[in-house]
Amino acid sequence: MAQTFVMVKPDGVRRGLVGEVIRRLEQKGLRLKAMKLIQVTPELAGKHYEEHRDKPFYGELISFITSGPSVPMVWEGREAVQVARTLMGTTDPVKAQPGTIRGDFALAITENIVHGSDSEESAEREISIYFSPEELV
Ligand code: RTP
Ligand code: MG
Repeated sequence: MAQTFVMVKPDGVRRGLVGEVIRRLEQKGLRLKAMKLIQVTPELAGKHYEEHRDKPFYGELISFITSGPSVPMVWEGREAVQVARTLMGTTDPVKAQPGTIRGDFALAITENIVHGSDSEESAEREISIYFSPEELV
C-alpha cells in the first residue's frame, strides 16, 4: 500500500491547525502510520529540502521550517502521495482551490501550513529522514 510523508509546518502548529489537517486526511480514508511533534533542526531541514538548496527562497524556507515545532506524519492508502497533494492544494495559497487546506487556511507562499511528498521516491526518502522503521505502526 502506498505511503506518503506529510508535515504540519510551524505556522500550522502555531495556528492550531494540526487537528484540522489530521481530520481532513482521516476523513478522506488515509490511515495514520506514524506521527510526532518535533522542533526541526537546521540539519534535518537541510536534508528535507536538499532539492531547493540553490533556489532564491531557500534561506527563508529553512528559517521558517526551524522556527517552531512541526508535526511530521506518515499516511497510508491508495495513491496516498497524490491524494495528500490534492487535499493540500497548490504551493501558492493564492492559487489553491477553496476546499483544500492551503486554499482554506493560508495566504503566504512560504507559510503554507503543510508539506506533502511530491512522488513515491520523495515519500520514501522523507519518511526515512524523520522516522526510523520501528516508529511506523
Ligand atoms: P512542500 O514541498 O512544502 O510540500 O511544497 P510544494 O511541494 O508544494 O512546493 P515546493 O516547490 O517543494 O517548495 C517547498 C516550499 O518552499 C516554499 N516556497 N517558497 N517564495 C517562493 O517562491 C517559494 N516557493 C516555494 C513553500 O513553503 C513551499 O511549500
Ligand atoms: Mg515539495
